[in-house]
Amino acid sequence: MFEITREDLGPNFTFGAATAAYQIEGGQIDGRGSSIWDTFSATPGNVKRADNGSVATDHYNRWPEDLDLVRDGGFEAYRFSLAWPRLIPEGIGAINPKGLAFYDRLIDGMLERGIKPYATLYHWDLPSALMDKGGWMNRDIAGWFGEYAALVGRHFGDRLHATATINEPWCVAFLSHFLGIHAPGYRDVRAAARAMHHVLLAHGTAIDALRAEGAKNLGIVLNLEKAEPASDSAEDQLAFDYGDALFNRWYLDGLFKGRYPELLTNRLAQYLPDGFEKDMEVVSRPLDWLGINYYTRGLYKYDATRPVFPYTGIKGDLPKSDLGWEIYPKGLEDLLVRVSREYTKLPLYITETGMSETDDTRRVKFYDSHLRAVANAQAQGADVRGFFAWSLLDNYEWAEGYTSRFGIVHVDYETQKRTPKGSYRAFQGMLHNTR
Ligand code: IFM
Repeated sequence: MFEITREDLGPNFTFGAATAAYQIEGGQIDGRGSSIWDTFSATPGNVKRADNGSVATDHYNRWPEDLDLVRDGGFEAYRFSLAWPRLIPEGIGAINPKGLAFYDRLIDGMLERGIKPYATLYHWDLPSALMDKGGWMNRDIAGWFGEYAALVGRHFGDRLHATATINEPWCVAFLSHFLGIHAPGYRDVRAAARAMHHVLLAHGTAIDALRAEGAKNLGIVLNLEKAEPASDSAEDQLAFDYGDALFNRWYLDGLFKGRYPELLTNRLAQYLPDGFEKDMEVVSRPLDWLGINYYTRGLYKYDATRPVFPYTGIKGDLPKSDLGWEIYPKGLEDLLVRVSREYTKLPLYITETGMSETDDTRRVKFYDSHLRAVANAQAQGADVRGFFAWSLLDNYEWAEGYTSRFGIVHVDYETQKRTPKGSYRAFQGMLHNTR
């Protein structure tokens, strides 16, 4: 059980659980188009055991049971994503009525259960047909994404409590186009620089499109880390500066200051799209809230042998999850205070946090300590309004396949049986005040 109580987070704090379409839905039928994760996972070497999302947790069929779990856990909100290729199979053009019908059922199912829908438009399942045209490397993606956002705003907007454009633009751009770990698996600095800008341009374009359709309460979800230098040396300080700029400041500065960190625009000058500066007004469109996904810290050590960015990320000596990610609740506290002091007074939501772990007693402690970190940040003035556990269910953890379990509910992938874990019971106890 948790030591923290719901009262510690304030009277109007929203608790929720989060998932994403490709990681849970399966249901690759009824006109759903192909996504880059279908082809990336079908390519040898990209994903452990070549696992893919074709069945996942079969949420496409089992969603009523999953929404019951959200409600019975005492969560008042559910964060989910819409699959672009389910709604517009080719990414642009013809709309799939069965895709609309699925999200109609899902959203209405939330409302019937008294759960607030927090939608995300893009959680990484880019339609393959758009990848054929260059995907995030093609500036036209801003218009394609705007068209998709308009559809969502028009059809679902009045039933959505909140809508985020993009989940984790760093992953969309850098992890997927420079580090090559996620689809489409590029390892190319020019591809990365273009994606880094286009993902934010598409975000701003989608905000305009959603607003034009009357959708309200709009935001974006950033994955941010507590970046730190490996030592006090001037070299490691520079390494930290690069790491922090790439992971955190590119997105925060772009969205809230309307410019990118000079350190990076200088370093990437020859690779960035021409005239990107003219887009910064769209990139920095006003928002209604900011979502932050927090998992760990980044520890940066100078490494002159590395091309482009002179650092390497190293492992520190904090306790780790079974994926080797350091557990650092104080980092969340510091990060929230930093964002609210240096960037924005908008309401902040922890749209994801959690850990990959089979020993669920560690997960209970993880959540308890991270909720405490949020309360500490609130006490220092950060306007944090909500907290979403990642994830409601064990699910498809991208390049890790099904080997990594982040759920507060266990899923037996043979039978699809859901079994609440101790961490789910801890939330339930706190939220129903039955500890
Ligand atoms: O599973 C992912 C999720 O899709 C995005 N944020 C991080 C999670 C854990 O890696």
